[in-house]
Amino acid sequence: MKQQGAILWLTGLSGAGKTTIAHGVAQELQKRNYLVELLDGDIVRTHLSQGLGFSKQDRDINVRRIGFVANLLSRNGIIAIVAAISPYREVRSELKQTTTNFIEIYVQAPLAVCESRDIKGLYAKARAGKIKHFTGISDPYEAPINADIICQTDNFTVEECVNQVLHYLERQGLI
Ligand code: GGZ
Ligand code: DAT
Repeated sequence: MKQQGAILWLTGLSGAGKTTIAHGVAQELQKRNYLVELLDGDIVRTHLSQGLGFSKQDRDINVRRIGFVANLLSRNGIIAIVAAISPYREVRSELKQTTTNFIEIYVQAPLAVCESRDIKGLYAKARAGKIKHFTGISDPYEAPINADIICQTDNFTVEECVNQVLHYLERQGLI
C-alpha cells in the first residue's frame, strides 16, 4: 500500500526542543523505511523565506510558506516534519483546516528552561535588547489549546518525546 502522508507540525518556543525531536522522529521513521522530509524554521529562513523578519506579518508569511510546502510533500505520501516557532494560533489552525493529516505537536518547556538552555545565546541577546521581537521575551507565543500531542521537554527525555510522537502515529494508523 502507498504510504500515507502527514504533516507533523512542531510548535514551541526557541530552545523548547522542536529541532531535536523532529530529527529523532525523522530518524526513527527512516529506519522503518518511511519517506520523510524535515522543514526547520531557521533553515527555511535561509532559502524559501530569506529576507523575512520576525514581525507578525513576516512570521505569518513564513509559516504559510512552510505549510504550503509541507502540504505538497504530504499529499505525495511523504511525512513532512516541521519545526517552527509558529507563534500565532490562527495561522496554525488555518493550516490544520486546509490540509490533511495535520498533527499539531506542542513542544512545551517553561520559558525559564528554554532560556537556561540558550543554545545559540539568543535569549541573552534578547534580554540585553539586542534582538527585538524575540518570542517569549518581547514578542508573543500563543500556546496551542487543542494540540494533538504535548511533549513536555523539561520532564521527559528526548527519547520519551520521540516515542510519544511515534505511538500517536501508530494509534492513528498513519504508520
Ligand atoms: C524568535 C528568533 C528571532 C526572534 C532569530 N524570535 O532557536 P532557533 O533560533 O534556532 O530558532 C529560532 C528561529 C525562529 O524561526 P522560525 O521560522 O521558527 O520562527 S516563526 O515560526 O515565528 O516564523 C531562533 C531564531 O530563528 N530567531 N530571531 N526575534 N526566534
Ligand atoms: P528548538 O528547535 O525548539 O529551538 P532545540 O531542539 O534546538 O530547540 O534545542 C532543545 C535543547 O533542549 C537541546 O539542547 C536538547 C535539549 N533537550 C532536553 N530534553 C529534551 C527533550 N525531551 N526534547 C527535546 N530537546 C530536549
